[in-house]
Amino acid sequence: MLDHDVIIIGAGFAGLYQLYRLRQAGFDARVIEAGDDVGGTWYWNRYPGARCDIESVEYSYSFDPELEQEWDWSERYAAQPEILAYAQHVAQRYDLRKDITFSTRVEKLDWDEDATRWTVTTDDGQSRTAAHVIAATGCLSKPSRPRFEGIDDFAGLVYWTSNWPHEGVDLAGKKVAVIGTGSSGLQTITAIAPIVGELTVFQRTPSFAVPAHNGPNERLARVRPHYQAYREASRMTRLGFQCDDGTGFLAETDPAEAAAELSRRWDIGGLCYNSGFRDILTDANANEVAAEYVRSRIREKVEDPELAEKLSPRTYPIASKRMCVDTGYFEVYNQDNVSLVDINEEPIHRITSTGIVAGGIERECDVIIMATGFDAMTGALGAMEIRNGDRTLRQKWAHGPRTYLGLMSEGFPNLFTITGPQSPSVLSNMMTSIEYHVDWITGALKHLREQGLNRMEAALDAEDNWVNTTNDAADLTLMPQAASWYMGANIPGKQRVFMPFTGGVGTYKQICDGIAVAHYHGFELS
Ligand code: FAD
Ligand code: N01
Repeated sequence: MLDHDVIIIGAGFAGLYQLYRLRQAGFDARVIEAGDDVGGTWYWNRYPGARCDIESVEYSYSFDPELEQEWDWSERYAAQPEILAYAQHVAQRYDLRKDITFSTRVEKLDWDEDATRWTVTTDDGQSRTAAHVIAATGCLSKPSRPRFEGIDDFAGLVYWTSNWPHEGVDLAGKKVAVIGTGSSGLQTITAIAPIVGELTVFQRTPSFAVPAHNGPNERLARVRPHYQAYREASRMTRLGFQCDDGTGFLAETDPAEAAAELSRRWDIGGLCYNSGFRDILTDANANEVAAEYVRSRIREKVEDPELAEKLSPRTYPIASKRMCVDTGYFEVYNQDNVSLVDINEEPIHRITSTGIVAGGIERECDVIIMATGFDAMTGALGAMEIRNGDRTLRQKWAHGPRTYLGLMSEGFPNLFTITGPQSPSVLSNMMTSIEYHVDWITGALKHLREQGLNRMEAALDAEDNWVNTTNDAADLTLMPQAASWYMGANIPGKQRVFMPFTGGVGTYKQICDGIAVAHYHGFELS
């Protein structure tokens, strides 16, 4: 006797929607969530300035037209409190919380081949059984916490953007240090610079950032009357949101025309900056033109030319890391109370009771904010012991993840991953990718039930082919050239392999739809 048909791990947008769909299809499903409420990313990352980089018209569920019509997004790019409120609204509206066990972390999954079931063990010592497990554990949910020497001696306060206190932090007038200049760092720095006493930013690698030009959400009213058709179109795009993709090649475009197009996109704002030409991510010269345009805008914004140069990325192609979408980030460095430490020139030596020593100089601070990122894509999965007999997923993926379609991994039957490695996931509007995976997995479970089957596993040859396909697709781009978290390069000792599928959301959907129609070709069903 099983405790549940399905156990879902995680109550972010993926887990919530998966629960809704399974319940609707008549399965008994239970969600187990480490946090004490829903929202995932938007529950944990409550740092000042946290905001979406996808327009709210697109970064929202599409599964229920009524939900679409009733929820108002106030800004073009929603801020964290509004996105969290939306997740809470969804949980309330569909009465999802009653099937979620909160404040409980899954530690172990054990596959029993004879009984065709998983045993799920949690940190409260309990075990539950289910025929299927769906990991909705998030691509960016396991924080990376580098150990800085002396951190325990620090007499001030240390905060992590990835686990920001719910009650907020009063930083007014304080001396604050921020380590890390990815999206989380940039947003935090921009938000706190006007209120802190002194701000010292420790930068290892500068980020490319395009302006958000955030404001009232004027697009929502225009899109709403034909929302479903709009979503349908978004599902077939490269990035899971609509971008007015250019069809020309930058390398073949007259320089003045190219600059005009980049400038037009800069003025619109947001991640579509890179979509003006087809070769920005495949041709190093084209990429450099797009990169240099951003650097020229940084030089316009930052008054001190030396500082502008330090803030200008030069060591990796533009868009080979997820771009930042900023709201006045570079201008912050014109303030007298803000200073930048380039830790390539002045490496962090240690943290003392009163501050951070870098390049032989101690910068005093009352608060240190760590914006040091995540063990992305595989981190949350690797944190659990996922076992089938003497094989563990951790061992199998020691040299990089191996999946079929980013949905399943051979040797671990009846275990699905939402936005898993080797799917478009983090290269896309995650809402589009989450909804697609949830619908696909729900379809597969319904198919098994209709056929009187109870076991599904990726076939080894299909998996090998897909791993090769994703590697080949990545190698056609400049993306593997960056030491990014897409590559696992931010985690010491982690195998460097490009993890997401670069072929695009629409193409990926066509592949997976085709595989489902072809009786789940490449999966073994029994
Ligand atoms: P998550 O929201 O990460 O939820 C996973 C949940 O699983 C978490 O609540 C976690 O506590 C739980 N969990 C994990 N392991 C266990 C375990 N072992 N046991 C129990 N529970 C567990 N994407 C975009 O497309 N656009 C954006 O603008 C954007 N902004 C982002 C900003 C930040 C700060 C971060 C960190 C990510 C951002 N992302 C963005 C990516 C974001 O993660 C996704 O958009 C989306 O919210 C992911 O939803 P999810 O449900 O898949 O995962
Ligand atoms: O993490 P990151 P993030 N010493 O890995 C530095 C999404 N997101 O949380 O680049 C010193 O990008 C590290 O330096 P380097 C989005 O997908 C979206 O900011 O490794 N520095 C880097 O500067 C994003 O891409 C939004 O050289 C150290 C920073 O810390 C993803 O989440 C907002 C260090 C980490 O940057 C991750 O973003 C937030 C060390 N030991 C997040 N270790 C939106 O705007 C790391 N660093 C939508």
